[in-house]
Amino acid sequence: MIHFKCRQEYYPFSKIKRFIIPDEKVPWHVKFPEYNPPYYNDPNKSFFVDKNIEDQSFKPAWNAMDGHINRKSFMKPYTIEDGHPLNPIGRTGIKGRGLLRHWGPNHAADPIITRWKRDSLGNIIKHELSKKSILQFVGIERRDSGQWAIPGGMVDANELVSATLKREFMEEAVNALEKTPEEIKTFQSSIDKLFSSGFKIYEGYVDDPRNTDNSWLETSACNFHDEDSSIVGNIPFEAGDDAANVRWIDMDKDLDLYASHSQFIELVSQKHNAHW
Ligand code: RP5
Ligand code: MG
Ligand code: MG
Repeated sequence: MIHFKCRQEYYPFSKIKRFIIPDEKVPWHVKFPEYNPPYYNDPNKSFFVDKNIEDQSFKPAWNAMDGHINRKSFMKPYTIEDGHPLNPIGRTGIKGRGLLRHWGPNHAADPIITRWKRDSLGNIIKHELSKKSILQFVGIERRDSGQWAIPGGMVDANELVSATLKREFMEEAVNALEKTPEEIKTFQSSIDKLFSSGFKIYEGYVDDPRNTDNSWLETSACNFHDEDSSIVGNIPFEAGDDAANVRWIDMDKDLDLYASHSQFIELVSQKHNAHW
């Protein structure tokens, strides 16, 4: 495995240029003596953000549950070099915490809501070439990059992944943060039903453009499938929070989604033996 999206020329929303790395020099074990990337910690400090490594009061428990923060990786235990955790895939062309909250792994959750594509009579539509049924998923357009993505988000401290999956879907694809409790009540049971049985499709590293040599995204991606569309039909989709748009997207190999999201969608299409 190698990463690409976190080796683009500029670090997102900054003027910082990443150090250029040939593909074969991405893995740490390949010698690269001239490697001298810039160091960047986003100055925007919120309550959730880890302190700088040099801060004497910052005593993280690496590769472990650190209080309510999960610093364990889904991959093998990561190495610490000069006090800094090392990206398990390799070099990214930039050191530091970048835009992410935590040094080391930043855990996210990605809910993949699916239904079959149907015609106006309710018949499932098959793809002309593959002759396989077309699966659709709920995608959002990210406000930060303008790219289409799964409506995922970060697992908060002390939050169960199952809760993150539902909360992020509610915030980004149903705009729940701007709905009254009465409005939410009208569709809450449909959401609960949809999220009552999920299938874990992926757990691991995400090639996210915000990754650095010392901090990176990992995710738990879970599929919630509505075989006869009876549940999703009751959900009033509306983009919210960090999403600018929401829509059903046909699954197809030509999809170009944010970070490694196309890879997760492909796994879902394989699971349902759908068109790809
Ligand atoms: C992705 O970042 C993860 O797979 C997840 O979808 C997302 C979480 O970050 P935010 O949406 O909270 O920015 O790569
Ligand atoms: Mg979110
Ligand atoms: Mg999000």
